[in-house]
Amino acid sequence: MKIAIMGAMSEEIEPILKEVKEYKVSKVADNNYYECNYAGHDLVIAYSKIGKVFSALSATIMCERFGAKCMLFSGVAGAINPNLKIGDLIVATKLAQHDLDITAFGHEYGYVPEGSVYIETDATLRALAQKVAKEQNIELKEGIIATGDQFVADESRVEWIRDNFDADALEMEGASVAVVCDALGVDLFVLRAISDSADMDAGFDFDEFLCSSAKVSASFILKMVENIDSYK
Ligand code: 4EZ
Repeated sequence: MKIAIMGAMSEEIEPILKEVKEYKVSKVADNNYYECNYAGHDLVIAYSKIGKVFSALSATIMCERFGAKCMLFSGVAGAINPNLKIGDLIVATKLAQHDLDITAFGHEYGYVPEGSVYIETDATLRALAQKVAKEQNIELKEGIIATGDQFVADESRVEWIRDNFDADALEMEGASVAVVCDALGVDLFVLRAISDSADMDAGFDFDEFLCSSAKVSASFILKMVENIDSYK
């Protein structure tokens, strides 16, 4: 079974490419895809570029062109829940698009007809993650992730997203990848390590902690791949 590992930024994927060592590069739709075998599994790895559109494009290509049946997203996020500190890991139970708004027609934020506000991730992959975390003595929190095409650096926006989506963390790709995987029947796991608190210091914190937090997430994703035999 082919497994896709994706991130949004090169900093989120480089630690994984460094670890897998040898890979074949192909260019599709103006982006690079890296194929390799790691711990007995065929992988396709890529970073999409930031935001919902690029991430949906890359996720689609990894599933349709490369035949991935399972998608592991690795990256960083801004914290909403004050229990989440820089470097903490959060697994998305479900994701929503906080910037999707046709409320003028009486719909809820995040909803469009024939869609749904939340998309759930794969429960089997989440259970596997908790098992791996326990064995490695790593704390893996779970929660709702809100996605939108904005770098949030504003406490009032954070409160609005928390109040409307009950979200614990926010980023710019998870929910769009979830829409793609849900439509294509691909199992999804979304892991993020906190890089900032989406407040007025977010820009500075992000620059300081992007690489260290991205590595925390990437190294857990590789541990999951090493243990994925027990999955399905
Ligand atoms: C988007 N990613 C950040 C990309 C920032 C700067 C060149 C995660 C993220 C995030 N997204 C970390 N902190 C965030 C925040 N406060 N708001 C939105 O997935 C690109």
